[in-house]
Amino acid sequence: MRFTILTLFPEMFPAFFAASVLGKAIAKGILAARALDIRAHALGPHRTVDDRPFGGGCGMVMKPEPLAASIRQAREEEPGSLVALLSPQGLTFNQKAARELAREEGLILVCGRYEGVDERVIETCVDLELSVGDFVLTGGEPAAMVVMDAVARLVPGVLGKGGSAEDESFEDGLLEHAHYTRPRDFEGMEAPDVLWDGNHALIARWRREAKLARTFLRRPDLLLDAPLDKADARALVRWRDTLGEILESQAVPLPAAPSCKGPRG
Ligand code: 4GO
Repeated sequence: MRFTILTLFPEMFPAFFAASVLGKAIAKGILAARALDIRAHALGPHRTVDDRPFGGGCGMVMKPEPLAASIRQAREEEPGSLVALLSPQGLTFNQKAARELAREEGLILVCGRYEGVDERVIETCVDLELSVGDFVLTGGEPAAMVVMDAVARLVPGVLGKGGSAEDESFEDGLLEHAHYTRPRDFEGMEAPDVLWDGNHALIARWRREAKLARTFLRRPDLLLDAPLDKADARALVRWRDTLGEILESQAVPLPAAPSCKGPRG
């Protein structure tokens, strides 16, 4: 998978490309990554890349010509790649989107600055707009890093033995269980005994139920679509029955339960 970042600040990227998992995958040739300077396509003595917005208003807009020229050159160099602009107005980037993008030959990630980019470039040069969340950044660069990181780790071979992409939050529709490492006793807090006893069937059950419980408490909306098996259903019924007993034993009137629909309840 080939990543090309188009940006006015290419110097933000070398440390990101070099570090850790991405750096190793690039060294192995599984990934290729480069950051290209949009300003290289700016003309005139001042190499201007921004201008005042038509219609007035504060801030500046990225000029169409240098941006269009840089996208066109990147596309010519890698005809199979998908061009995505990072924008708060884009489609929500999530694990499902990451999985789909990981199947592409290459991604050209376009980073805007200032108030945004001229709409005509979006219409003619960009395949899709992506948003990493409902907030505004000063530039698309951190969002491009988020997309690249989440997509890259799903490319086969990028995660070594050390991490499987399957066992983690969202890959099975559930949040991750808690993690522990040595020492067994950290400042008086002990890691759960079951993780120490070496009974792998019990450990697997504990982890699965820890994921279910954490998802129920933090993101009950995810459980509506998660693929649950019979053992999961039995655990949920057990908890429901326990809750039923607790509620019955309480003489106080209880408020109505909130719905689990909607993000974060
Ligand atoms: C992307 C880009 C937020 C996102 C951005 C996001 N802010 N939520 N800012 O993915 C045009 C000028 C957009 C700055 C850019």
